[in-house]
Amino acid sequence: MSDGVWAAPGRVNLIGEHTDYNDGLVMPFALPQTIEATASRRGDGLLRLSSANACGGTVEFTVDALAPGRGPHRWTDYPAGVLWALREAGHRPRGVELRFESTLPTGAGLSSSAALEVVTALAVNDLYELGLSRTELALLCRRAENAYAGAPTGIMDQMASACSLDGHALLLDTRDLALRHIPLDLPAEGLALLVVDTRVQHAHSEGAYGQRRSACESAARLLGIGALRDIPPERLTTALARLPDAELRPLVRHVVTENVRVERAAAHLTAGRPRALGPILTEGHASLRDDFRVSCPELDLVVETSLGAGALGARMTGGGFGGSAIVLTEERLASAVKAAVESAFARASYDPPGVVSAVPSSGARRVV
Ligand code: GAF
Repeated sequence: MSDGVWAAPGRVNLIGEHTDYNDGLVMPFALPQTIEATASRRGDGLLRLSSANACGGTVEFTVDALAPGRGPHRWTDYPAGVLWALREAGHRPRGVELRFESTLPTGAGLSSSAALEVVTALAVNDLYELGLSRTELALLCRRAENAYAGAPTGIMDQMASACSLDGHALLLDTRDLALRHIPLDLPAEGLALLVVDTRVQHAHSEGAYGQRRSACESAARLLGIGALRDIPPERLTTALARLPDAELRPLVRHVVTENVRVERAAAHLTAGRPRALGPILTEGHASLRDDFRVSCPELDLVVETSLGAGALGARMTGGGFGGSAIVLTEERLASAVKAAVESAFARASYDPPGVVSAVPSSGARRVV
């Protein structure tokens, strides 16, 4: 018998990319699309997982025997990793049965892995009355992602899935995990935010994301600071001049200028000027493309085409190397922007993109 149903959303990041593992600022919001888990306790020490979206039937683990680094990477690493991280943190959930059902595309840069972790963590937290806060759950989920699933990500996606609020963007300082919910009612403003899935698959357990992270960490070490967050924007030029390695300079410039973009975006949203986000998104894209070098031709095409069709701003969202872009546009132009992007993809002989409109939605919750 199932004891309940829980849901956790994916996210888009409005601004603040590749800043979270540099102790910086991010501003994502939760998507309406979620992963749901029908969950029940088991008394036999087993973790039993199945998914309506994956083939392979039911997969079974002994909770006490879970350990990282066993076998090839699979979707079950995320929920299994959460049970492992809970155990490592001293919690003793006995068995659990989880059946997942998702409306979130995987590999689209919309944090399906974080949603899978967070829905598992929340269900187990409730089923076993562990009493962990949302932030504590997000931290355990990041541990599962880093140590168990082997993807060296930051904390943004887990916090966005666990802590978002309907109708709000989430301004998060990843250094101390202080957060602020900033109202963002796109339809009331006559605005639409399109999420364009380029269909180019990305995977954070593969090399390029980890290389960017290591390069940022070595730049911080060379500068004698804890994290790139510690460079005040007015000291950027001096910091760049002190870096011996020319390859590192554009990466550092991206992180420092991106944190400033998050602050500017948050100030505009707080003052009720959501249209002012447009140029900040586009600047952010240029910085990710030219300085951080994590874009790809498909993402660049979405940005160029939507701006050409009259959008207010556009950028890649998430880790990059594929995945999705976001486009902020007047609602009345949304269909024309979508059509322009679709035709540009057809002309370039790319696979047709997935284009949906998204509004800031609720974070993880118990549904039934
Ligand atoms: C991915 C990671 F999971 C996040 O932690 C973050 O670093 C993002 O890429 C880039 O901003 O989504």
